[in-house]
Amino acid sequence: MNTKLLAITFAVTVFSAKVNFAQSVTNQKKWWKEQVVYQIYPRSFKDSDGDGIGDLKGITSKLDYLKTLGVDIVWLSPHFDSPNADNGYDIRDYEKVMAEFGTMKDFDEMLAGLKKRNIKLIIDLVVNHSSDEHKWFQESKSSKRSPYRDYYIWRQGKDGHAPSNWPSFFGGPAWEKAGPDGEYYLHYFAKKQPDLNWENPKLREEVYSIMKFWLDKGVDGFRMDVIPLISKNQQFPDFDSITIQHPEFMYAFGPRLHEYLKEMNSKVLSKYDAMTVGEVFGGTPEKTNLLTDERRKEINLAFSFDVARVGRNNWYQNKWTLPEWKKLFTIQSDLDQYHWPTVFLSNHDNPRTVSKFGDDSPAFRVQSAKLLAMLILMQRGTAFLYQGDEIGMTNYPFTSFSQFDDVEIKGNYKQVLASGVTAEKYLAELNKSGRDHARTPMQWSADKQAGFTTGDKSWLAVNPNYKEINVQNELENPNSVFNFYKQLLAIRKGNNDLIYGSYKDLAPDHNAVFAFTRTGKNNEYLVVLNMSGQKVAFDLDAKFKNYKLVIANQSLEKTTLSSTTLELEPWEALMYKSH
Ligand code: TEU
Repeated sequence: MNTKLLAITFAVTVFSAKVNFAQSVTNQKKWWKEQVVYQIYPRSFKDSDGDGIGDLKGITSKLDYLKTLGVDIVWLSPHFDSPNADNGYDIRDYEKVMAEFGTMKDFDEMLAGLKKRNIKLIIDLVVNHSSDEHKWFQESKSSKRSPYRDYYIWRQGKDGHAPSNWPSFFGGPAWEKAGPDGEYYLHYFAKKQPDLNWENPKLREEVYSIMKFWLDKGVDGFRMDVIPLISKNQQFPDFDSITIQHPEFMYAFGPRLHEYLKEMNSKVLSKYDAMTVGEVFGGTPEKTNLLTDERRKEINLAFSFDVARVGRNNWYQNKWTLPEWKKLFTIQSDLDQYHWPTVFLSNHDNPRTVSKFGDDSPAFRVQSAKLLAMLILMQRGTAFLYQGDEIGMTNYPFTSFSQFDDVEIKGNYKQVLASGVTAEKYLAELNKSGRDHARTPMQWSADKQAGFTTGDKSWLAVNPNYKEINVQNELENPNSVFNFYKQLLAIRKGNNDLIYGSYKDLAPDHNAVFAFTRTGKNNEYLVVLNMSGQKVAFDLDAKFKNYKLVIANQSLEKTTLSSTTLELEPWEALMYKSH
């Protein structure tokens, strides 16, 4: 070998060693990196008193179900006192339980029941805004001289108009005139959700005290609602005609965001072994990574919508391709040892997993729901499952606007139609993207109201497919989606290769197959998913020959990889391991 070639070879070796080193440096071990989260939307999970609204006693009655499934952490959507302009994301009293959901005693019983089963609980911290019925806002609104005035953001109008042209996410302007002084308050979401003023140190102390109240009760952490929005640009500049289309990029990551989170961390979080996951939107991966870099001591995890909302433009769902989507998974997995990813496909603000990413027609619903379970649970990162996805619940077939409950849809309706979109077109899009798909009641059985309530009505209609898709059927059938989730969760539990092992996409450009490896200290896992309704022949590297089958969503015949070409059935999902 001549010296020049030797030098190049050496450089390449050093470079690849560096890359491998970066990937193999193990993250600091933490419980929240190793566990799987299950999100409960209390209004829709289980009703115990027949009023058609889910409640805490209902949740307590289903804790054994969660234990059977094998999840480790529950994320509970807001359970606080609220007038429900946005189903609890508008809080009237942060230290009181919503009357429809029960009492503090019910909360304590639920928490004790979770602890008994070794399941952790994180609750929703909604502190970008409160309800306009919160006593702070009532006081704040009453007069410019109120000691609570600066708990919210009040500004004078400009020439008889709002202080700026900022739009709200739920239709109309983000400023509303109120109170005797003729000033406007800021609300990024609905009018009934005034934004809190984080510039005010007193308000920040109130938030920290609320956090301590719940942590001292024994909750294990927080999911933080729209956390990048809490710091506002104090100039409140008008937006131009382009930026106004996507205000989240203007509202998120304000000038003092990191300062506030560091303060919250040092004053509260650092004193507990708490888990924090921030809902993040309106950023870039670079900005998001600043929030979760463990050296910076802000929050642990970012719940970013890149993967779950692929192709979404506000309420409109554009087409997307598998290679584009896979790239997003690679970006989120490729973090250094100071960051830890999250993985999820849906939540209470998004359509159903199987309807968006799989095929919810009778032919493929079960197979594709299982495939998506394998995809999510075998990725690198803390996985979040949303209630009902574990039984393959589907989108609701909305046929009219009167069937929606969502404040976002009701608020935006006029504006969308005024922009020239027909009602048919908007309805068709909402049938793909609307938030209410995820909020229909959990389907427990084939009984009336799907066993969700003993009453005659549920707050939101039950999906008509409940006689077929329900927990009771799923528990009885060994080949159900539920039992597949259960097996995957058991495979993953405590498996450090699957938890901390590196991630590699084997065929980033393939239009139908999602194939990746997870490589740990002991074993390498290979996951091959045919994300299409057609048969596909997929070629694998010779190194995978003799890998052993771990789990499959269809036939279990492909026990060993004897050939390097896999003949995949539609929506077939296979997982192998090196030995
Ligand atoms: O969601 C904010 C969010 O990112 C969106 O789902 C939002 O509704 C949409 O993108 C705006 O167009 C959080 C909660 O998860 C959601 O349920 C609340 O409605 C919202 O904040 C306000 O608290």
